[in-house]
Parts: sequence; C-alpha cells; structure tokens
Amino acid sequence: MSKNFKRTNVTTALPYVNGPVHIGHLAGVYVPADIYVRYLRLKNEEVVFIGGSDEHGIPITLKASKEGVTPQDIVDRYHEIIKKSFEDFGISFDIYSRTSSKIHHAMASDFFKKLYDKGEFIEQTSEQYYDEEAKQFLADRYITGTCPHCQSEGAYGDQCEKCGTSLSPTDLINPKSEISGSKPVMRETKHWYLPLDKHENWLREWILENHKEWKTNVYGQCKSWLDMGLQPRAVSRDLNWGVPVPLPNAEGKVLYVWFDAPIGYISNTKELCDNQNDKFGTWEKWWKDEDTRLVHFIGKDNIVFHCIVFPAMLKAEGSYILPDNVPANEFLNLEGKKISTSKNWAVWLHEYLVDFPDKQDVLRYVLTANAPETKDNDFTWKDFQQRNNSELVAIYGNFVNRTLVLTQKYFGGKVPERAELTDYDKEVLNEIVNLKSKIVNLLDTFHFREALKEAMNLARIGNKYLADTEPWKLAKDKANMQRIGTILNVALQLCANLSIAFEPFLPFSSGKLRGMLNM
Ligand code: B3M
Ligand code: ZN
Repeated sequence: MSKNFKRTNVTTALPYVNGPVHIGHLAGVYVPADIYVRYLRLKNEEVVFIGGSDEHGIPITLKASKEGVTPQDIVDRYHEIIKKSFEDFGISFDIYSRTSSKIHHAMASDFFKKLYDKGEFIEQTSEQYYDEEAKQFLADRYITGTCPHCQSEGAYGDQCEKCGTSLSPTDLINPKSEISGSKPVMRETKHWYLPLDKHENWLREWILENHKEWKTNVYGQCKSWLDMGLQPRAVSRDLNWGVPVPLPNAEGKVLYVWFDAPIGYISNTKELCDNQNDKFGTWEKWWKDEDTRLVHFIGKDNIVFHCIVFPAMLKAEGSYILPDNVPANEFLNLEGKKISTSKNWAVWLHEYLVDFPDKQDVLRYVLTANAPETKDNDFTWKDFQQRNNSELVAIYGNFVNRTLVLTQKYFGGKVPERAELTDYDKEVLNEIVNLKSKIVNLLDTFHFREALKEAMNLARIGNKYLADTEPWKLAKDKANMQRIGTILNVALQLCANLSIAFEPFLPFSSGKLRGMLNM
C-alpha cells in the first residue's frame, strides 16, 4: 500500500439469489472479508462493510421458470435465507441489502443515464435469436441445441456442459428455445456498449504498473485479459427482469446484470448512510473521496468484472474512486468435486447452522485454515473433524482450559500477582509481541491462512510453557505458590492475547473467552 488512507470501504460479491449460500462462497469471499473487517475494527479504523443480494440476471429468471414461479418469488425466498444465515454465521455486514430495492434501481438508472449523456456508450444493432411464440429475445442460456464439437444434445447457447467448450448461440446445431420449445429466428436488436477498448491504455497502466502488489492470481488474470485486447461490452439485454434502460424507446430492455450489480455496492452504501448518517456519514465519502480505500472481496470468476469492467464504468462516470485492491480467491471443492448449486453438490450454510448449532467458529476455522487463497482447495469432512479435534480442541481449547482450571484451583479464579520473571517467562511474553506484528503484516496483505496459523502458535507456545513449567507439580510444595502465580499470570496474558488475536477469525469463541477472563 503506497498511500495512507483514512478509511476503508470493504465490499463482498453480491451472491445471485438463485439458491442459498454454500461453503464455497464462504471460503472464497465472506469469511476472508469478515476477518479483514473485524481486524480493521479492532484497530479502531473507520470502515464500512457492504454486502447484498444480486437479484437480477439469467440465473434468477432461469430458476423461476424452472419452478414456474416469478423471479420476485425466487429472490424474496433466497434473499431472506441468505441474509439470515450470514447474520447467524457472524458475517458482520454493516448492511446486507438487495438490488431489487428502489434505491438501487434509481442509482443504477442514474449511473447509466450519466454515462449515456456523457457519450460514454456506443449504440450497436446486431442480430440475436428471438422466440416468436414467446415474443422475446433469448439469452444464451435459454437456447439449447446440439453441440458442434461433441454432438451431444442439450448444449447451452454459451457452453456445452458435456465437453466444456464455450459456445455462442449461433454455433448450436438445431437450436431450440427453452421457453416455448420453438425454433428461434434471427432478429435485429439495438444495445448500448461500453467501449472497453477505449479504456485499455489507462487500465494497463493502472493495473500492470501501479498495482503490482495485487495477488498473483488476480494480476495474472488481468494481464491476460489486457494482453488479448479489450472489446466493447454490451451493458443492456432484452429481458423483462432487471433495471429498465432509462431511455425512450427502450421498452423490453434492461441493464445487463453485470452493469447494475456492482453499482449495488454503491446503492447499499447509500442506503446505509441514509439510515445511519450519524454513524457512517455520507455515502459519497465512501465512494468519492481519494482518502477512502476501496477493497473488493470476490471469487476468481468475478475478477474481470471488478478489475476491468467496473473500474472502466467508474472512470467513465468520472467522480468515483477506483479499487485499491481486489483480493480474489480461487475455488473450494467439496470432497474432490466442484461445488454446484444446480447439481445440489454443496454444504449449505443455513443447513450447517442447524446441524451444528453454535459451531460457527469451527467452520470459520476450517475454511480459513484451508482457504483457497492461491489455488483451488478441497473441503472434506475428515479434515473438518481432524482440525476440530487436533487443533481447536487439542491446542486452543486445551491451553485455555488448563490455564483457567489451574487459576481456579490455586487462586480461586483471581488473576495472581506476577513476581520475578525468569528468562523463559520473558521470552514467552516477548513472543506475544513478535506474533502480533507477524499477524498484522499477514492480515494487511490478505494472507489469512498464515495469519491464522500464527494466531494458533500463541496457543502452542502456551501449551509448551505449561508443559515445561509444570505448575501442577510445583503445587506439591506450598513454598512454590508465588512462582505458580507468576506462571499462571503469564499464561493468562497469553489467553487474553489469544482472545484478541482470534477475534477476527473466531469471534464467537473470542467473545466467550473474554467473558471467562472478565476482560
Ligand atoms: N452475482 C456473480 C456471482 O455470484 C455475481 C457477483 C456480483 S458482484 C457485483 O458469482
Ligand atoms: Zn460438446
């Protein structure tokens, strides 16, 4: 970080509400973001933590038509489930709102209008598949046909799921509308495009020269996009679900979901600031002040939108800051297979919370210890069990338990006075200071796995300290009481610092521990 910022605006990808949230979302985005925000709050920094549901786009309309209900039904159902499960899991958003809100529609609409008025779009007419029976243009996902590569039936207009090839709808043999089953025809349609090619030069410099500190997976993806050369991207779609294009003669056209969704970060900030102005100030402070540091937590499939498309939108608008960092994670698999909402292969958060009551921190711990920070990782229940038993219980729990039980037994639960310190005692107390600076460095650079490991080392040091000093043996002789007091005083210092070091990671346990220590 080259600049000294005054405050940080942390956003998390807005999940599509076509299903509940699963451990892949958590490990990739929400747990690391929550760790980061809790860490900043611990340091008393000014921070805002923005979340919300992405309620537009094809994933929603597709789910609705599959179930024979309206898109509104779908988003209402899952928004509530997701919002509640985040809350219960301790993801400490300042706001979790939704893109179907009035504030958002107005914000996205105005944003589009401003870019339109400034001449930042190009208008282009192209031919697209149209369903004459359903009387609507067909999104890629609504067209199926035979894959030209592997000849399998039921390939989608954007991809064949059998052979994995990316397709465009016109590649399909015998295309069919998924809505009416009829054969679609080509029809002309007009759309607005953001000419990303015009933004290529400054994007190149901004990312490739000025943000070399970005994670290598993020930097690398950006570089390859930029090296391929950027093309204009349509920012509107022919669809009846979304934010209507705010222009005359644009009936049946809505903003492309990837245009409106990131603006959702801004709308949600506005909603928060309008409601709690005394606490958070104006929304503009979080989006238009150079002293604000903007950080987007996302998964790797969203990198291009957050590092290239959204920044181009913000730059084209002209009055916004750009993200300072986009610490995107890779994917988490489940028992060796890719997590999939449509294939129902996932551990769903709302179900975990029921099956493992009061065990939020166990999952938070496992997902952080095994976070897909640099490569895809695998979640297994075996690993979950092992990390719970041999790390949380055997290291953290064991140390705290022994320290508190001994303090209770020999000092009636009062913190004993500290007498003269041995070199070993001093070494242990010094380790707290060392570890703190290590953890802080790691958190500042988004290395959450490593930071967690170092926090756990505090408990490891504590266990070793008790094993080496053996206060229970010393207790056989009354003359040793003062020495035992010093040992437990040191151990209690470790416990107190443990509760602080773990606060961003395991907030529930830290709260309990602070309660036990009467901190
Ligand atoms: N809803 C995609 C996703 O859930 C999309 C993210 C929007 S962030 C502005 O992966
Ligand atoms: Zn195929």
